[in-house]
Amino acid sequence: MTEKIHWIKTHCARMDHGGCALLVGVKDNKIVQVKGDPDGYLNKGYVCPKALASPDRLTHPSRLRHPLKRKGKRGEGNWERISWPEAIQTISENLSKIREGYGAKSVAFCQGMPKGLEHFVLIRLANLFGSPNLVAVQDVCHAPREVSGMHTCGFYPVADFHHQSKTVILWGSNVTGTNEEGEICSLLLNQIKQGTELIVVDPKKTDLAKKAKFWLQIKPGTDNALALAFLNVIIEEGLYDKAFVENWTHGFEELATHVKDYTPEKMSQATWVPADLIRESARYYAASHPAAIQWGNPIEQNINTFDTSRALVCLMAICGNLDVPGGNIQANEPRILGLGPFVRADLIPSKRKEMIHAHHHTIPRFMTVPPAFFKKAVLEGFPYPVRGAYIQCANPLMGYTESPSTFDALMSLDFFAVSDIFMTPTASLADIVLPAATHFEFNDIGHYGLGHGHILARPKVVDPPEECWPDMKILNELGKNLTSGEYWHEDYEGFLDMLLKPAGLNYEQFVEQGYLKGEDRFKKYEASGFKTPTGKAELRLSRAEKFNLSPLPRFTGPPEADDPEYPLILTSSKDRYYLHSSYRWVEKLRKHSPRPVTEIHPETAAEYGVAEGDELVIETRSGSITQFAHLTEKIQPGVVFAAYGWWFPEGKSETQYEWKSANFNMLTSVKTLGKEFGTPNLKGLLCRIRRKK
Ligand SMILES: Nc1nc2c(c(=O)[nH]1)N[C@H]1C(S)=C(S)[C@@H](COP(=O)(O)OP(=O)(O)OC[C@H]3O[C@@H](n4cnc5c(=O)[nH]c(N)nc54)[C@H](O)[C@@H]3O)O[C@H]1N2
Ligand SMILES: Nc1nc2c(c(=O)[nH]1)N[C@H]1C(S)=C(S)[C@@H](COP(=O)(O)OP(=O)(O)OC[C@H]3O[C@@H](n4cnc5c(=O)[nH]c(N)nc54)[C@H](O)[C@@H]3O)O[C@H]1N2
Ligand code: SF4
Ligand SMILES: [Mo]
Repeated sequence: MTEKIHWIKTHCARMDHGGCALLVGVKDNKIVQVKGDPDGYLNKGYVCPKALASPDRLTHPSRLRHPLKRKGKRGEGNWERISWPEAIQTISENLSKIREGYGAKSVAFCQGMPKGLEHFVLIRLANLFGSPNLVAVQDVCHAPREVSGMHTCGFYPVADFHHQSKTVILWGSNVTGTNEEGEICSLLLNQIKQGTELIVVDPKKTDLAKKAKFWLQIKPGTDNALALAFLNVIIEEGLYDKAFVENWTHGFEELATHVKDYTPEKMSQATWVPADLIRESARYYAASHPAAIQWGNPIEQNINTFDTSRALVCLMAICGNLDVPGGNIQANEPRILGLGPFVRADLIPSKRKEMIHAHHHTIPRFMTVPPAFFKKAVLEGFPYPVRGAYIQCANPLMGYTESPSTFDALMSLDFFAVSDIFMTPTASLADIVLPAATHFEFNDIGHYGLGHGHILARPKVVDPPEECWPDMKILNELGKNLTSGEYWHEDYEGFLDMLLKPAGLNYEQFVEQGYLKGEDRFKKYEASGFKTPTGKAELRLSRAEKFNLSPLPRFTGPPEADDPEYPLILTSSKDRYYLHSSYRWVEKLRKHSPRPVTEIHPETAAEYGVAEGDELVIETRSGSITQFAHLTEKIQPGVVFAAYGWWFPEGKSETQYEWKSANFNMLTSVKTLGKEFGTPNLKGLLCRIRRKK
């Protein structure tokens, strides 16, 4: 007899950073429907198309279901099915061999976008193994905003969408498409209904740009010039919060002198935003109390990211928007286990000195190895050789900047293993491929360590198929083999209880509650100062010289100097139906977005003889790819918006599923990197286009 549908409450994950509360209908161990949960803390019933299609990931016939071992040459596409004990044993033996030969730091532990607790269990494994090298994409995703924030005001200032703001600036952030890291768009849309005004800084007329009071159609890659012009207007016109500046900032006079030169007129030439529009929107932000700045990836996918992030935090500070409700806050965490004890940071005290990027003199407190430096260590042995890797939840061949050198680096490793749910271009090069269980198939906790002040319950809904294991379980077993057994649990679920213990809850009780959030507490600096060396928000960094950082935010020109051979400006944004390079194999999503599309303005199209739907070749100094042209007036003439993350799961494993033909990262380069975070340019690149003959 078949069961009736029963509904389980959980939170969405792994289709982006996650966050929406879901009601999941289950029948006979199969998910039959997904709905937004009206009680959801972040979404109040909202749900997006990715989540509606997400159960299809679990049942796809080509999903990885067994551990695989490479047969024949790397990347040839020949696999032998092996057992879990053999897979764990083979990985352990190979990583141990490399540790014996070259030292523990010659093994890298690579994570893609953090998906849940697996990220922190991986860091724990790396730490216990003795390797300081946790490689992650944070150089282009969140580290600049988090770490620049910590240096400037002692915390990561997140936009508070839970309290009404008078104005929100969406600075290169498309929350209706990306719902970036828990900033679920429905929270903002509700605020807009209640009267919140928007200032949108975006080269594209997004849905939210249409709703904005001011839309600044910026030339891609020039955000730091615009941010400095905002500072210029607000300081020159005396619009800043005088009491806050006097009591709680360090270096205001120096900042004021420094930004005098960045007039709206001058910065207008750099940014293409009319000077009057810069003035009016800066005045409007300064006059709005409270106001929040929600910034997105374009701020940090640029060699100038440190200066841009600094300028934005200075803006929040001088306008009195730091740590006020509806401003940019230091979210107060619930009483749960801290990150340090979770990952056992105490067991690797020399990490800060020994991690690869420390030898490139990046900014203090930046703890993950930028992929560009990881590749250099593999290919050139600098600062020391890296010979092995364990890769989880990541597809570096698509996601890392400059794909050809990523290919070379992966091919030259002595050994690497990949855990994924599907065969990807990266996994197809591995020595061992592990079949991961994914969201809905195991108990997990969401939003831990993200700095948003809450954690979300993600209880299991169905059993994983065949031999799929949650990453946490794989890591727990590897941990027992590779490091001292006392640090690991009998069962990986021990990590859940360990994290929740300080809250006095076990996992079951937590699931009952659904989520845990810290108490709302604002203006914490009034009690104990800002957690910076001066105790103030440091407009001028007091330790800049010591760490070889620029004390004040600068504009040193666009990310690439003009080049008449490459007259167009290239950028990209995320596809609302996919997560990075993931899920092109989910048919329901592929129907919405079937092929890689490059957007250009009709005038640019006419200039280059390109028509709607034409195959379009896009070239930079680094490489060339082909996508399909779409003509739209949502972007300016002279700008090229190419799709990112494309490979073709319908292609062949032995050619890595056409990883080159449409892949945006064939166009990017690691030759020039921002000093502080090792960040490459992914936005505002110079390019040219032609119709494919
Ligand atoms: N040019 C360019 N490059 C970029 C960006 C850009 O905008 N432009 N964006 C950057 C950003 S912001 C980020 S965060 C990175 C993202 O980089 P990645 O995180 O590497 O992104 P994905 O391509 O989504 O790869 C994730 C992989 O995890 C797998 N996966 C899904 N669920 C699970 C699971 O439960 N367990 C395991 N083991 N695997 C799972 C998916 O199948 C997929 O292959 O890319 C960065 N790279
Ligand atoms: N659907 C979907 N959602 C996602 C992801 C995904 O891949 N797909 N990825 C997740 C991850 S890991 C992250 S980090 C977040 C990223 O979330 P967002 O930061 O919102 O991501 P993007 O789409 O890269 O960029 C946002 C906006 O920047 C604009 N833009 C492009 N170039 C520039 C520029 O030079 N300057 C300015 N000011 N704006 C520019 C784009 O038009 C776009 O509207 O999203 C998360 N959510
Ligand atoms: S916005 Fe993100 S968290 Fe919300 S339903 Fe969509 S994929 Fe899930
Ligand atoms: Mo990201």
